[in-house]
Order: sequence, then structure tokens, then C-alpha cells
Amino acid sequence: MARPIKRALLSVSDKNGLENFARQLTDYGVEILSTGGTFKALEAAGIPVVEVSAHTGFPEMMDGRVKTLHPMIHGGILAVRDNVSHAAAMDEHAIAPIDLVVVNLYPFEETIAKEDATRDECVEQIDIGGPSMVRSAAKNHKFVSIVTEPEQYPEVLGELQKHEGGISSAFRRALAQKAFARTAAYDSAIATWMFEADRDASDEGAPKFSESFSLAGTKVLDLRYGENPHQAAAFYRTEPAPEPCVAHSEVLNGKALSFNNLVDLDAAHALAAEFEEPFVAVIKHTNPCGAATGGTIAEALERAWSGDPLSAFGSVLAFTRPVDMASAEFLVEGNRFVEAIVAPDFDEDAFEYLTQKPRWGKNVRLLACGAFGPSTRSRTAPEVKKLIGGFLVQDRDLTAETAFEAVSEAKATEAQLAELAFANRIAKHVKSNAIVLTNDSTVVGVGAGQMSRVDSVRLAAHKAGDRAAGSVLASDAFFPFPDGVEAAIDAGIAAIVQPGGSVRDDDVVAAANAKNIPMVFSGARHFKH
Ligand code: 93A
Repeated sequence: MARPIKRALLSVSDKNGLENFARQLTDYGVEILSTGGTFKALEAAGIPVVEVSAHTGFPEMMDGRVKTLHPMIHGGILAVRDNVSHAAAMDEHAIAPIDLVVVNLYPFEETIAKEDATRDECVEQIDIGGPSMVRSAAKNHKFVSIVTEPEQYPEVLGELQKHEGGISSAFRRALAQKAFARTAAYDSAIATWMFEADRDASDEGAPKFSESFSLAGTKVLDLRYGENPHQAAAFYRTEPAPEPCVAHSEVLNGKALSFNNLVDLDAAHALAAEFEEPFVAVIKHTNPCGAATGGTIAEALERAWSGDPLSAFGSVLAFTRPVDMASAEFLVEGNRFVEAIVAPDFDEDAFEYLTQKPRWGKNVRLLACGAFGPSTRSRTAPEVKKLIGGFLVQDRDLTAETAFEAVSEAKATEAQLAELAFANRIAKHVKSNAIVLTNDSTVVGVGAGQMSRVDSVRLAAHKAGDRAAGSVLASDAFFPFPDGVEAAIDAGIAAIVQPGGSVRDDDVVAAANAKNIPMVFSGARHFKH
């Protein structure tokens, strides 16, 4: 039931949207209680408000460390409204019920991100009273609503309008769940910061994972199953979206997303995000079986598909431009069935066409992720890998070399260097040991996930077939022996890029020199485990 809200406590660090929100609350006859700064802001705006200290009869003290930690506040939030003994306690101590709590926390995360913030300044920004109220209100969601971000104000006002000044129980539950996710993320950021602040600085110079990081997420979907039908699984999303990405994409069409769809879509999107031009990635089991640029997105798709048409069946695609009619027709008319597509968007006619075709309409998952751009290539979201009993966090591998060191007698042409840079970018997204063959900005052969590099070369050459001749090769790590290079040259490869750095580099370069093949070093390894 949606009882009308009579009393609200507003205590916010982020005062965006506060005035308008509070004013509308008072229009519903809500009495507002507020802490010092929030009180001042509301009073200055001419909004009727009671200071928390006047309500509790206790002043804010100890530089604000103790403001709302009082039974008049927590009793008012936590009391079970239809419990006789709780009601008696409220009567006895003159505790007034608080039906709505609006709190956003001291900006701890923003403070630690400042380079010049001292440890004491950071500690002072650890909010205690705020999370206590958030948790009290979230616990008592049967009766109380908890709002933790200004972004939620419009929705809350919408609820009040729908329910005559009240908030539905379903919405209260959703708010409570968000609230606990927020306090979990907040505490996790504090714990991470403490670990980093106290970490031994002796390994200065090595890259450090320095962003405060929290794995707290919100469950968005119970998946039918995990990687296999006997594994239970769910999809969680972390907030806010760091950049346009699969986890925050809008699902426009199709069967329920599976665990493997999401993993593959994420891999497809990450590869596509490398490219500013029209580009399509064709992904199977997280590895590209095709990828290409094109003058148009449809041309990129056609070229990408040609990389390995057999494997491409049932793949997952990522586009760097909206899916157009020509692309949709290429897929449907050629009976080229795919599991899912992620793209910035879908042209209206292409969307209609895809979703009305008999085999495609109900099945194909279409996700709109928003435009690719600099933010897609940013460093905001780290990569997490699971361990049993833990997890690893690292920066994403976002470097892509464009300048190479010429190490062989034969020199690569400008066109070959550009092609090598393309192949090298693709190789970053292939499971190690990774070998990628490309020609004309189109993947023609991939050797992925092999335990020896020479096997990866053989596999890539086998997949490329006739097209190995004249293509260029990128390797994600150095060749430990000349055999991989020899196998590549035997298959007809025209140029090679690899990081270099093996103790046998001289032998490896000699193998290229023996057949007059240009080889360059990228200087950067791109393992993908
Ligand atoms: O210092 S606290 O941990 N102690 C408290 O009792 C307390 N009550 C509210 N921080 C506390 N707050 C926080 O104050 C809120 O979470 C909010 O971020 C901030 C609002 O303060 P003001 O209204 O004075 O700007």
C-alpha cells in the first residue's frame, strides 16, 4: 500500500536538484527535516524546514561527525509501524516517524581521486551517519523510502503523483536494493583506499592499479544458466555506466540473453572500440573469426564475414556504426544467421526488416550501446577476472602501437606498416598464443588459444588457405624460436610484427632475413589469458 509521506529527512552532500525536489515535497504537505548545510540551502530558498538539531534537541557536534546518530532519527526510521511495542516506544519517547530518507554521502570517492588530498582529509570524508540512515531506511523498506542520488528525484516525484503523495511497495523495494548496493560500493571504496594508502611503496615504478574499485553490482537478470546448462548464473551491472558498453546497452529485440552471449558481445564490443572507422567484428567464443574495416558499415560486414564464413555462422557481431539496411539484407538474404548484434544503434528500416523476418524476428538479440567515441577508448573501467575465492583487477589493454622498429634487412612498405598496425590491434583481442593474418584491413586467418606459438601460426595459415599468401602476420608475444616464423613464411606471409624481446631474437630475425621478409618489433606484448 502507498501511504502518503508525512515526514522526510533530507541530508545531502550533492545539492543538485535539491531545491526543486524539496519544494515539490512540501507541495504534498511533507514536513522536512534537514542537517546543517542542507537546512541552510533550503531555508535560503524559502522552503519550510526543521533543523535536525531542533528535532532531536541535540546540537550537531564534533565538526559534524555526530549529526543524525540519535534515537529520534533512527527510531523514527526503523520503527515497524504496525508493531504495538514499537508504537509504544515511539509514544514513550516522543519519536516521530520518518517516511522518506534522502541522503547522499560525503564525496569520499571524489576526495581520494584528488592528487593533493591528505590522509586526514580523506578520513574526514568517510561518512558514518549518512550510510547508517541509508541502511536503516533500506532495512525498513516496508514502510520507508530511501533515495540516494539526485538522479532518482524525478522518478520519486512521479511515484508521489501516481500514488497521491505515497510510494508503492515495489518502488520502495527497488530503492532499498539500490541503497544497499550504494553503501556496499562506498565501504568497498574505503577498504580499497586504505589498502592502497598503506601499501609498501617499495615497488615504485611498476604500474599500480590505483583507482578505487568496487565489485558491488546490481542484479539485472537471472540467466537461464551459465556457460553450460548445469551452471546457475546471473548478470550483475555496476553503476554508473563508465562508458558505452554491452552491460549497459539497451536490449531492443530477441530471445533472452545468455551468459555466453554477454561474454562474446563484450569481447566483440571491446575489439570494435579499437576502431574509429566503419568496422565489424565477428566473434566466436570471445575470439574474432572475422574483422574488417570498410568504406561503409555494410562493406565492413561483408569483408569481416569473408574472414571465415564457416565459423561466422552463429557468431556475435559488433558494429561501430548503426546497422543499416544493406547490412541487414546481407545477413538475412545470405542466410547468415547470428546470435546477437551490438551496435551504436539500428536504422529504423533495418531494425524493422530484421525483426520481421521469420527466423530472425523472435530470435536475434539486438543491443544498442550508443555511439563509439573517445569515451569508449577511455581507461575508466577496469577488467576483472574471477578466481575461486577472489578476483583480479587490471587496467584494460588499451595501448595500440602504431610505430614499429624495423629489425630485418628487408624493409616494410608504408602500406605493409599500416596493415601490420591493423593486424596488431586485432591480435590484442585474440586468446594467447595469438597469431593474426590480415590483408587489406581484413582478417583472413586466426590462430587462437594454442599452447605453442608455432601451432597458432599453422592454424592461422590453415584458416587463411590461399589467402595466407601476401597477407601480414601479427603475433601477441615474441617468437621463442625461429620455427614459427619459418612456418609463416612457408605459408606465404609477406611481413611480420611481433613484440621482440626473446633471448633468441637474433635467430628469429635471421629466419626472416633468410627469405627476405620484413619484420618489425612493436615492443609491447599483448597476452590475453
Ligand atoms: O559526519 S557524519 O558521518 N555524521 C552524521 O551524523 C551524519 N549525518 C548526516 N555525516 C553525516 N551526514 C552526512 O552529512 C550525510 O550523508 C550528507 O552527506 C551530509 C549532509 O550534510 P549537510 O546537510 O550539513 O550538508
